[in-house]
Amino acid sequence: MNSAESWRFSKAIVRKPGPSFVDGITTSKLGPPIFKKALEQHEKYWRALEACGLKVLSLEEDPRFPDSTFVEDVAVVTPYRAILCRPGAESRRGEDAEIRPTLSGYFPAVDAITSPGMVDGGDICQAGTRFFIGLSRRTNEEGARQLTELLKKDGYSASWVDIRSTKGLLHLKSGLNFLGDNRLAVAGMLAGRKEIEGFEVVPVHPEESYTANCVRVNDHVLVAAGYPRFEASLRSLDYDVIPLDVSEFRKMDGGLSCLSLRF
Ligand code: CIR
Repeated sequence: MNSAESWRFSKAIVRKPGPSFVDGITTSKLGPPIFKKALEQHEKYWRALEACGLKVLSLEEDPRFPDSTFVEDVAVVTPYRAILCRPGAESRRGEDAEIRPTLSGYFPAVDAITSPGMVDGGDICQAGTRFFIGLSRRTNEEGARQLTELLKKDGYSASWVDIRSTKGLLHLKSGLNFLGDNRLAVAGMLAGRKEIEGFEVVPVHPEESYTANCVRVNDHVLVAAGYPRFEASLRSLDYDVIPLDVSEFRKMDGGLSCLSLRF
């Protein structure tokens, strides 16, 4: 990305899942993930990012942190700075420090959310020069306040979206994602929220809520495979859709966006 408005990406960071991936946090009732399949799906995922024109850095697995493949949660990145999050889940604290040296190599400044603030990157949805910040079980008001201040320094605005009593959403981006062109993919549980007024909404059918976690990458939109209604909506809007099977990540409450940092 080369300006606050532009959001063409040229790079991405991913982290390979390690065997401890199966010990990560989950609320899903879909059963334990099959590690070998997760590895295959992960490789297809980052190859798809490459196909979108990104140069991908694939970090080695980190056995200390089972959830560290969900690399999006540990930082918020803009062309101006990387902001290390202080993850909301105890078992994920330390993933942020681990990635700091990598981010220092890419970004002109590296800042950090400090205690008692907590932020998970999955709660942060950039829509042009505006950031939606989800208040959730992982992102608290103090974290949102610190993040808002840091983003403001670079000319961004922030809208907080409280999802603490919205059932079925781990993170804001589990239900809301920017598609570019002033459009948002929005799951039913967030439909009609006043914070998203002014955006064109591409609704996600209640039976397909999981696919709301899609990712616009340059001229393409990555979507979870197996959600025909949403895929058809995107195609009818002329998006070039790349469906990807992420079944094993879903079993650990993860989606497409959480598997990479894109910039
Ligand atoms: C966690 O609970 O932290 C992981 N098992 C899943 C994180 C998914 N991240 C995301 O949606 N941004």
